[in-house]
Amino acid sequence: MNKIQKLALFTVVSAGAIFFASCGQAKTENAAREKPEVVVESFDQPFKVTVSKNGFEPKSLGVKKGQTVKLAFIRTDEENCGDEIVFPKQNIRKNLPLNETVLVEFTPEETGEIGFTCGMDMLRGKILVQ
Ligand SMILES: [Cu+2]
Repeated sequence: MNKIQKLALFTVVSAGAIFFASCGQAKTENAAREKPEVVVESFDQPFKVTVSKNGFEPKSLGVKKGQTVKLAFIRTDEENCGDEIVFPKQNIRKNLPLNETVLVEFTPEETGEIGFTCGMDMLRGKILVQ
């Protein structure tokens, strides 16, 4: 292959990659393959998520479809705007008083991504249902 042929091939491959990446189907599959920070095997005990000036910790959790997810949110400092926890898809919005454990529970019935945010949609985390 000469230089021009290589360049042409590269252009075609790149255009294809961009096309697939922008396609909704590919996005869903990426979400299913994405590696969460923590995989939670069991929710016998609620899983603790802290909210601080660093945001949510952990920021991404892996769970299984059909598994009842129990999260214990605790806001540990006032140097953030995380005074609410919101799961838009689940229609959940709860106040997060300082240093109080707030339980959020739901059962995801589909694979994919479930986002959660602070009341102003600034701090972000996600549940990857696999
Ligand atoms: Cu906020």
